[in-house]
Amino acid sequence: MINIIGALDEEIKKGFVSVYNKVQNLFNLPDNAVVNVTIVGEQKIRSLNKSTRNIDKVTDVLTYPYVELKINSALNLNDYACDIDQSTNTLTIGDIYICKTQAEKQAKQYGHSVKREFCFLLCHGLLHILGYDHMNADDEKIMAAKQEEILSSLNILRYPVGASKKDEEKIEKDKLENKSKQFACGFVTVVGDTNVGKSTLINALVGHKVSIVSPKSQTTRENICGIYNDDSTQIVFVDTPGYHKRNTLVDDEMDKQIAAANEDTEVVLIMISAIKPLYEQFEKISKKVSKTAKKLLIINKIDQTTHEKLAKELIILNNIAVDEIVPISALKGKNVDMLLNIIKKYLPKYSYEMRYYPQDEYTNKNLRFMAAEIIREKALMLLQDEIPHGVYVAITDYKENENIIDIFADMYCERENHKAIILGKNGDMIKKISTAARKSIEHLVEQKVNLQLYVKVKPNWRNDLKALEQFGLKYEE
Ligand SMILES: Nc1nc2c(ncn2[C@@H]2O[C@H](COP(=O)(O)OP(=O)(O)OP(=O)(O)O)[C@@H](O)[C@H]2O)c(=O)[nH]1
Ligand SMILES: [Mg+2]
Repeated sequence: MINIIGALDEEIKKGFVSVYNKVQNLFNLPDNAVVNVTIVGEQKIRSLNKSTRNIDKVTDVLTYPYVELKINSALNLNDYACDIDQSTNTLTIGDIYICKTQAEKQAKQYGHSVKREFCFLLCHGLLHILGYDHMNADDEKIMAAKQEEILSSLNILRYPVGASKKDEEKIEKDKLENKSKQFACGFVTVVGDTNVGKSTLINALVGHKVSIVSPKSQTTRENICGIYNDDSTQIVFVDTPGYHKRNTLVDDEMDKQIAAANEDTEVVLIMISAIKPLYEQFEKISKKVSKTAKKLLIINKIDQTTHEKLAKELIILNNIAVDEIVPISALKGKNVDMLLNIIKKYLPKYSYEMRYYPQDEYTNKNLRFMAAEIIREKALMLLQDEIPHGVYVAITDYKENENIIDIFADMYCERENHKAIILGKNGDMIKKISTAARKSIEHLVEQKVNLQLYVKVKPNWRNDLKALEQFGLKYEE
């Protein structure tokens, strides 16, 4: 049985029932098997995608199978006896979420009916539940053929019913012409060792400060999106924590963040520093980046080297497997515009305006998060040695009043003696951090800010799973 949740056109609902019935017959699904299909908006599918797959991106369909089937293996109810709902005698075999606006956009893009697109997405989800996959090209072919077989047997075609060969050709031609009206949109992940300038570059590309920067290592702790928009482009840049030696549990969580950012990205910028041996840096990082994405090697900090030195090193990079090599200085803005144009070349193109985020948003993080990061940035700048790496800032209250914003924050450190250093003699240090942070936050929110900072100790929190969960720094794999 199919259980449709959410508003949907009657015609499409009928299509859903016919697709389900066809699949039920083909795969001998028992009558008491149930699939829930929920129609959702972009926000919901994005948050589901983020919470279940750690991918902060709108998508068309998400499928969650509750049975473990392989292609051509039949569903045996006895295997799931405990999961059968006794009151209704039904077994839910999967949940499918379809994003309405994404389906409508895709129908437009492919030039077929909205019904065809919805039914295609349902069919795709159902096949996933039944064990089909598209992890490699062979499996993908098998799945695509099955989808086409099911949909065409129901007359839910790529072309309008009754279209002649000529009509079909015209539709294909229109599609091609549409393609020439190109809107570039996609995800671009920046990876590299800690301190190479990833966050500096993203701030420069986006034109806003979305990610904090410091001369100390391990500044960025979690993935942060910086969004670039113009009339024909949206680029979602993903800033990731830099690679460094793993010492604590929080480092492991940062590793998971880097892996997640590599999963579903169109382009990866592998960033290395011009002032360190280039090949060694590249070799280390390139092993860890997405296999499928386009790869650009970005050599940053060229303001700190000479042409001659760089040229020598570049020869060694002669045969590496990247699509382009771009030397830049993120700090001085050298070649940053050129890089932007190069990135645009490698993004997927759409015949319509395609944006994952509204045009006026430049980050996926809220002001509370940004305020906490700014406080941490000032701590990184003003405190010495290892202490700032063990700092976590939690905003406990953020109140927007008419003329002023009240922000209360706890700054956690790992030891009593660290607390004494953060407070400083007569509270001098915490005053310095607080004043610098307040000014920076005021600049961001364009309003007066009252910032109250409290220093607390949470012993060894970077190795404490509970603390990581409490701080929102624990991620699913
Ligand atoms: N000279 C020079 N310094 C730069 C350049 N880009 C970044 N920096 C400096 O390098 C330091 C590190 O920059 P970040 O942007 O925080 O580096 P990151 O790669 O994001 O570091 P993590 O977040 O720790 O991984 C800062 O002091 C920047 O000012 C550059 O092009 N030239
Ligand atoms: Mg950073």
